Amino acid sequence: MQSEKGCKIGFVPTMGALHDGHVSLLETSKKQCDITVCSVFVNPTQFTNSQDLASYPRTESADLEMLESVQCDVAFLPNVDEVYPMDYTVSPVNLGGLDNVMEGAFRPGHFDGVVQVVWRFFEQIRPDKAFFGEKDFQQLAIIKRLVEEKNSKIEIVPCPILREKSGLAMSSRNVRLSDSGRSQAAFVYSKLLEAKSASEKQLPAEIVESVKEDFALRDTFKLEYFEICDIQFLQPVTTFNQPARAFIALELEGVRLIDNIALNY
Ligand code: PAJ
Repeated sequence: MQSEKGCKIGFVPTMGALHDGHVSLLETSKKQCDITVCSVFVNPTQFTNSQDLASYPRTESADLEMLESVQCDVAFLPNVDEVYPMDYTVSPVNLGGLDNVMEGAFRPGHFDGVVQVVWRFFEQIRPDKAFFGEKDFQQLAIIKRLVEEKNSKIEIVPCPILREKSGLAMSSRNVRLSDSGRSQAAFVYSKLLEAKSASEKQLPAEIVESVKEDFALRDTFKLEYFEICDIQFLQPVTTFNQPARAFIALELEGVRLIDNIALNY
């Protein structure tokens, strides 16, 4: 698809099981662009666990209804062969170590798959702008780096995290939680909020220790990481002299949840 002069194409890549978080990205694109394209594709190359790929929710007809109701102009639901033809190769991209920390450390190869599919879609759709949620803050940082490395003119637009009333960050995976799991999951955001207010008076290491202790006391949660990092290189910080965010990943009822929050900016 080629953008005509004055006609801006906005692109929202998703893996489907669409929820209001996705809709907020679509609405931002609709405000800023003339044509909005949404892809729905459960990308096998970014899953590091075959069970997670198999159990990823697939709700194609509900997704199409949702896209129609928000008047998304183009729904792109390719199959695996279309996205990855036999002769398709990708040249490696230097992600400057952004892919080695947090999600990258716990899911080795995950971001190679994300970069591969997002760049493939950028080539096919040729958007002027692409919209990514801060829910996946590390992914957003990596995609920004990708367009820089490729000297691409695509503008990457960050969009804020949408939450359920309880504070739980909306996610396609939330449907796999039981009712009790969903209410327990609200604890995650309450800890992020506590970390935010603690950042006014405590050092990052003290906050990290106390949050980790709180999770250790609750055996329903399997904490993978809780880190306070700068927002440029995503490296752990020792002071709050630069903008920092708290990042968390954990498992609850076998469902992997991630979240993050801006602390001091
Ligand atoms: P998916 O998890 O479906 O998310 C698609 C987009 O929606 C991402 O940019 C994500 O950050 C955003 N999003 C998800 N939940 C959100 C929330 N609660 N608030 C705001 N935005 C939210 O991320 C992916 O798919 C894939 O990795 C993809 C980029 C499509 C590549 O396969």
